[in-house]
Amino acid sequence: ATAVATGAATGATGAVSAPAGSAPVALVPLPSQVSAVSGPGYVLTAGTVVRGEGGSAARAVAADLAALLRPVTGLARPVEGTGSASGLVLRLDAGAGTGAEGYRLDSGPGGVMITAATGAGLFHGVQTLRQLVPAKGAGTVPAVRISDQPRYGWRSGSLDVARHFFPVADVEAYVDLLAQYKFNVLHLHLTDDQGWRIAVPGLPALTGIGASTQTGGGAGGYYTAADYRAIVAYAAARYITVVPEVDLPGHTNAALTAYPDLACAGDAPAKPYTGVDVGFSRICTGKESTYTFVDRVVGALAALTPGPYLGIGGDEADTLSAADYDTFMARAAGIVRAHGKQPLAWDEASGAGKDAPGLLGVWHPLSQEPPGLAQQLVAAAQRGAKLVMEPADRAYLDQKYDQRTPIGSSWAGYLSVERSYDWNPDSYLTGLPAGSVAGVEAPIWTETIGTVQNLEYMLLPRLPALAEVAWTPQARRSWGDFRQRLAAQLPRWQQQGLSYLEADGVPWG
Ligand code: TNX
Repeated sequence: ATAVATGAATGATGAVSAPAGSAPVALVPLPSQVSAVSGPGYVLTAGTVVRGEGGSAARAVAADLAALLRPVTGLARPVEGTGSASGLVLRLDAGAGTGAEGYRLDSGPGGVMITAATGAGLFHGVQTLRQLVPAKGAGTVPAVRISDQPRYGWRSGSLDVARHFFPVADVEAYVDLLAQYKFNVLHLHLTDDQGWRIAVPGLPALTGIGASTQTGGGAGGYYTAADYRAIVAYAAARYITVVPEVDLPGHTNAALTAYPDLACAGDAPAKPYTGVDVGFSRICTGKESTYTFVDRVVGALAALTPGPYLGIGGDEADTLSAADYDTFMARAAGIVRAHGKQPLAWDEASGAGKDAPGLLGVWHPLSQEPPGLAQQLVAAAQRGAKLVMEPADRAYLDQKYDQRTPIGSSWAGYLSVERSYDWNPDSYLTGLPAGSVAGVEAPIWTETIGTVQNLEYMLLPRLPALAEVAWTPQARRSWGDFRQRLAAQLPRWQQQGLSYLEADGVPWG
């Protein structure tokens, strides 16, 4: 593993040793500023109240906090209004100066005060507070002063529900994990060769045939509009924006079996695909009817999606000519824009010229870059495209930890926790204009992952590592410090009944 020099190997320590009698502060992701305050912390008692002030968003976040703490402490209960009882106070204040997602947290013997200019900021502050409450039972929130805001505005988890289908409840469990590590985007990979997972009005065979199976030959499944709305609402309540993705023009075997006319003459696949190999399927980019199809699908998803982004895929269309591919991606991006959304696509789409999608997911590892791709991405960024960094050799959580990992793949190499942590998204590609990295994504592809337990096993502990890559300033990050704080998360995962790996390199204790 090549360690990325941070220039701040010393002094980047975030684990603040707490005053005697209170728990150590071991937060993930590390806030931008943390200081221990001398003196006692706040003792949670049967009288502890949780209060939201300054608007309904504050009261909603307060109610969530109370519900989260109740099983842990058995104590806190929500009380609305502005009474003077001590406790946990969430204060929404438009003038707080904490930015779009930041917050301040002050704790002492009288209680804990979280202040933020937005509901998102309060929500992230609450996730920090959850980690300040002792993992097991009631206790003391240490006296501390935190001022925090994210490095990147885009922090996504990407879940492949096409290779294996995950019902709404599983997606919600994944969203819970994203939320507690301060991710703010759920990228849903809804379609691929092995399955089409979202109902589209007027195109019943997409799900009738296209959702009938999955990798390995299981039953498959799909989301109705109501299911999808439930996911959007669940995510929104956690300040997470859903970005739906339909993968085009490759990765389309499921759509092609449903509607063979999407293929060029003689090109339609014979049957559903339940294998793992990629790169063979394509819709017919030269037929006008293909764009009618794209318009209907994009229109339906745009209508269901309150967030501003919509993904159109664009990866591994290996059997199309570059010219046909570029023409298709530019036109599909235009269709997304016509439906009022901003198109997101994989890095190959950076070659589609001035109409290329403005948000590009950088997934190719440097060691496996197609010729010219890096220069093409730099050129796109110079034209104003923003990049979501998710190179497979750092961010692909479907890659095995090491040779002993029973599930996952390893085409990008093994991905230890340290490798997933110790890199800098701004300098992964050289020559990018400043500010072109929008953020970081942690994708999990599910060819080998069919249960929520196996998902969690691949996510924990690497999802928190990528959370810190996305949230914490580079100069404050160091592996030696992170690994200690990561180890302290273990009892929280146990308490939540999550699956995880006690991966190498972390002092689990
Ligand atoms: C590459 S990443 C793919 C996916 C696979 C993944 C497996 C990307 C844009 N395409 O189709 O699921 O590798 O790691």
